[in-house]
Amino acid sequence: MITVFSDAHALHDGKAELHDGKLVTSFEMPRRAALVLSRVTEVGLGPVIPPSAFGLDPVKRVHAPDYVDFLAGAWDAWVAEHGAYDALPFTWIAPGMRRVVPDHIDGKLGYYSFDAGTPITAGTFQAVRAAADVALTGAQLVARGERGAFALTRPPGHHAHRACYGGYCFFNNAAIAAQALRDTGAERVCVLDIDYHHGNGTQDIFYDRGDVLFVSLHADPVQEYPYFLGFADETGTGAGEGANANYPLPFGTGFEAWSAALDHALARIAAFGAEALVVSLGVDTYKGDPISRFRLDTADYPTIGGMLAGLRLPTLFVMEGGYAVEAIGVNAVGVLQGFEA
Ligand code: Q9C
Ligand code: ZN
Repeated sequence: MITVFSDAHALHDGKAELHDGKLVTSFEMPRRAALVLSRVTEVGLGPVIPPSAFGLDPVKRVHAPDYVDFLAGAWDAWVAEHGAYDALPFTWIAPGMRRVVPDHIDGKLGYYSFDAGTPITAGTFQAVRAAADVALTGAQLVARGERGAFALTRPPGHHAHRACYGGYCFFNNAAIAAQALRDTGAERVCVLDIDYHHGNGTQDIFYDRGDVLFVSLHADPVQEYPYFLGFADETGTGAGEGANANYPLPFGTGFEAWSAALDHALARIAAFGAEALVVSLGVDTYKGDPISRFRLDTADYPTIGGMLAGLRLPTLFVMEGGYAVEAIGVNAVGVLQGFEA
């Protein structure tokens, strides 16, 4: 399997996030992607290639132009106001308030985000552009006939909505790739999200569309971030009615219950008649993950890959979460090895 990778991910290097009431070292760090890459080469998964440059047009197929412009200029605006340290938002629009774009960067950060865990740093925009290119290059490989490809994206993407960032995510790499697959000929595409957290951004982007099925297995939002989306009764709207499926699972879920939900999800996907599959591949379902509470083991990841291969669909894997850094390479690449076995 070909892996697409860009060194530019390392330009996004946030210092801290608000976690349990304290500013702590960011869990989402450059070392994550470096360790996945070294595992790819260690096991000889296949060639590693750099991304092609697609520009921002395919990004704007899923993100609002004003949001993309905001991200492009946010660091400079922040530095001009405060100095060259990480930008974090601190206030958001609540029900009863008005949705007006502020002039001041502090207000803009809140307007275009939904949490205080996602710093903007000097190289963030370059890194997120590169990640979109990585996803788009992977989509192109799959569109041109590869059975599987791995977009080793960082920062991750599935929490990013059409016009707001959060959950360590800025551009929704998986959604950008799914849209590109639609735009290059696939009539129906499925995004399957197996990250521990609900893919709120991806769900919202495709919620009113019947051509992109979104299916997600994740920690129940009554217990876990992102709390305000990802419930089982969210089934899509309008033309998208029936094209959204959530499988919320409780804290402590192990592989038996998790894989039973996956079996159900796979039947759903097979019935939809997708021509291509995008997998939002998070491995924060691992029992050793420092911010998550599922109980999957390293040996389970190749099994997952095998189950996904059973769909017999051209498949693009897009890297999302996973914060047990020492295990992230073995677990993520394990899925890909299981898919190819
Ligand atoms: N103390 C991804 O896995 N922070 N994002 C939760 C609560 C948000 C995870 C910390 C976690 C976002 C792509
Ligand atoms: Zn996650």
